Amino acid sequence: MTSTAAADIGTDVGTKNVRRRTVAQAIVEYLQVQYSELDGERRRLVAGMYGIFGHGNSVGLAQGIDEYGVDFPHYQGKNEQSMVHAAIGFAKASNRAATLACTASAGPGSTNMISGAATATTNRLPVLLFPADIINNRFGDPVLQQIEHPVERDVSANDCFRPVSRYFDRITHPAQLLSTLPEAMRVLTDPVETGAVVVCLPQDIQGAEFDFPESFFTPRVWHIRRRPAVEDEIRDAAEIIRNAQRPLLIAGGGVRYSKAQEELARFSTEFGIPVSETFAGKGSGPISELNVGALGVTGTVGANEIADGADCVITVGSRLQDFITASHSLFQNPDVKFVHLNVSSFDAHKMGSFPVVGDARLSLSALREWLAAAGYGTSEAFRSDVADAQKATREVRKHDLQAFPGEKMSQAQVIEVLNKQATSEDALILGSGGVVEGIHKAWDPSNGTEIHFEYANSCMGHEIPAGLGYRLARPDAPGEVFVLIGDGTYLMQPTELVTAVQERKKIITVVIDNRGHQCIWPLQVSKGGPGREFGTQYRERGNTSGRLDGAVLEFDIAANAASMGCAAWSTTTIEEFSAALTEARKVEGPAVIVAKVEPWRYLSGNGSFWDVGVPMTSQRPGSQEGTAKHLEGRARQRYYAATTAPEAG
Ligand SMILES: Cc1ncc(C[n+]2csc(CCOP(=O)(O)OP(=O)(O)O)c2C)c(N)n1
Ligand SMILES: [Mg+2]
Repeated sequence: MTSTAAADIGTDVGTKNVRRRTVAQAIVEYLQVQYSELDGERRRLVAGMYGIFGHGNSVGLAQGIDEYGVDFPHYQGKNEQSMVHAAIGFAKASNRAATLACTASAGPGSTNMISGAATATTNRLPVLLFPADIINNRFGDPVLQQIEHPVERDVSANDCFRPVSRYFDRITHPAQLLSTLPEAMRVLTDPVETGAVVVCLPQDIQGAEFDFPESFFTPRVWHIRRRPAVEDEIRDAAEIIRNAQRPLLIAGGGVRYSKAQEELARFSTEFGIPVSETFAGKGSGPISELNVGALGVTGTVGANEIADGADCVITVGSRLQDFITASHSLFQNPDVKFVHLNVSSFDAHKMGSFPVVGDARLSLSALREWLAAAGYGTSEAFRSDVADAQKATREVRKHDLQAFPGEKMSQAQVIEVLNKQATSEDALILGSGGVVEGIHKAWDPSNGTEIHFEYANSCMGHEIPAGLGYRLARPDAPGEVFVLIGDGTYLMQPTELVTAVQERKKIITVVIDNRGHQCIWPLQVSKGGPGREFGTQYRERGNTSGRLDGAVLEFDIAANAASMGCAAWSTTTIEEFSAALTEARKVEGPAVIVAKVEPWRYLSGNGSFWDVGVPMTSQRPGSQEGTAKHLEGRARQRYYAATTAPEAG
């Protein structure tokens, strides 16, 4: 038995006032007295713990939660990756001021959480993960599920978490909790550093006892800071913008996390600057004619047209991923300058931007004062170009939403019905598949529905557990939590629906059923891939061809969802879908509505480029043509020289 008293570490912890606890018990007690404070609002930072128990944690953390988790609910995950997605959903619903912890058993239980950790880290969302680890004392090695690295003795499977985490530690002595847990809380609550916080817990260490100082368990409040940018950067950024004739704002997720929506709207209106939106920023721009909507590969034609000629791009809180910048080909004005307002210096410097490092709301407000004092505003001519661009967007939207003769209902029509029925009290959660384009490009955010995109890691399977996590964070919110996914995503990870039933938490999942990975084949066909669809349709293996080109697979998603305890509808027409939506609002528990749509009907493209790894040689003419066309697009990619501060005087 591992028994460790304070004296063992040779330090005087400064007090005789101690609590003898196991590591697991101490973690549970510590987490229950940690609070966050954002704009004066205080709440529990880690509200509970998701877990799946195996030999690695069933007598460790499970015992700790059971004995000391007074106000610390345990949610029973059905897959470890999903637990992390639920924690992400919880964090999103809490504007990053609260999250859930997750405990997993050793080996596969823990490594199952890696994709979840990557999703949290790419999206800059706080999650606290406790993967169980191999036995520290090594007496019985190799233990069940141990990798056994032959020459790096301290490595375990959990080291795979390192590149996808913002904080990583392995506890090998109970006293390490005294520094590790406060550091973990600091990272969770720091808007710059936040992401997956991973604290590996060897099995025997979870049960190891220690005399923890009483003061370790004193309630603590972690202030989520609004860091103002330095005055010099605001002044110089204002000077750069002041000289712009055709500026464009990009609203990223940082607008939402900083609660800067109103300040952004004021900034846009006061100076006549159009606003475009990223995925995480969808719905955070102003409800006005100056909001040109989605930007980039899945953007509106209007937004991309304005971007093409923009002479000053003002980004607010975005990581500027390639879908948004069309792989650095979107901004073609040779004189384009970039200003980037971001709390993270790393992001603020991207694409040679002039950095304004600080909280988005504070920076926008300070910049507005400088620009107002300078009497800045865009010209009538530019605003009329923006109005024309909006008209072009509307025309494409009208075309895309029509009923196409002889076809089933389209995904776009389904989304429009949902759009019309959704209210400002509802939330919509999505992250992968063709619905990403459908919502980014065609969803009208003026109904005020909160939209939560996960399109940084675009992890299929994120959506249902994230919807549940969102609901766990806001159990009494009056609106519905809608989850929008494809059939491929449903097949990958539907099982957190069982947890939703178990917890009596309602989410309404809309599944676009088009029998395959229909957003993938256009890439294959157009970009030099196999030159035809390959492996993206749900079809039986053909008898003679030996390929997956036989009969379309029969599986019943609504029946599957019903078997897990959900109310479920299968719909094939817009009328049926609309009626099912109305019914789903009335039921108490989780609901699933399947919309069987025309498989190959998508929205109109916008001609923008997106880089992928095309084959540079092939004997097939189709592939050669696709690659040649793709390389023309690569010629549009640009290097953007650094935007520097204007010379003084
Ligand atoms: C975990 C994971 N695996 C693979 C991918 C790559 N991928 C992106 S979309 C997609 C197909 C999605 O299919 P479905 O959910 O049916 O949506 P559809 O394309 O039919 O709209 C795939 C395989 C991914 N994003 N995430
Ligand atoms: Mg599909």
